[in-house]
Amino acid sequence: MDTLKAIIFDVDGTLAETERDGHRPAFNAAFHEAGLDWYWDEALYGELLSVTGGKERIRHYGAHYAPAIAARPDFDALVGQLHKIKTAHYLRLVDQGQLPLRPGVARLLNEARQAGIRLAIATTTTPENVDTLLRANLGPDAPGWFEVIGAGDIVPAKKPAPDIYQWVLNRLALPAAACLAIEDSEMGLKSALSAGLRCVVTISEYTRGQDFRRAWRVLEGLEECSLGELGE
Ligand code: XBP
Ligand code: MG
Repeated sequence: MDTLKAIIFDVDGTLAETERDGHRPAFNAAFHEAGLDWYWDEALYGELLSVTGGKERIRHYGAHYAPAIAARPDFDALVGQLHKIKTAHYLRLVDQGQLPLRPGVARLLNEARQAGIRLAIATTTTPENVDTLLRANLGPDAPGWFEVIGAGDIVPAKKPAPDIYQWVLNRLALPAAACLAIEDSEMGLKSALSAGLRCVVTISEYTRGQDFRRAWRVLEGLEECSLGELGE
């Protein structure tokens, strides 16, 4: 690997444990508000996470658990409306400080900034979710620490496709060999590897037991390693 020039962070599950107590209740609040009797409990949500992207997840759920609704001609519009309501609920949770960063994340970001290592984000989640999570936990300037933020629908294919990491690498104008990806899931690992990146995995609430054999390092959390160890 070349000298480490940039670290590309995943968001959900990596920067913060956002899925079980953030996105999941926000989806359920949106379903309730729309008068649907849909409810994603923790176990079902863990299965649905095999589909990346909130809109794609709702569409997948409709097709498999509510085919009559999914067959409606206005289903696509309904998916868009549900996701919009869900995102508003999610942003409120984040804004209220209910989704703190995982241990070691803030320290690593500060170490990287002090060492002049460039920062970027490659995530499937909605861009506004990233901005709000960074501001709520690191202050109003935090989004500006990241030279490139690749998020959500900016690319045609979401993780495990490599598109989002390739999009970020292009904008960094760096070769994959000079960068490191940090992920929490097998889907994210596959996406980073397909883009030619070395990838550290920090196991999260929903990803324990997934196949991380091709990861460069597998950690319980970023508090377990220093920037120096990541740059080796
Ligand atoms: C995780 C995802 C996202 C979130 C929900 O993204 O797959 O879809 O679960 O966010 P990552 P949206 O691990 O790549 O950060 O509803 O905004 O998609
Ligand atoms: Mg993730």
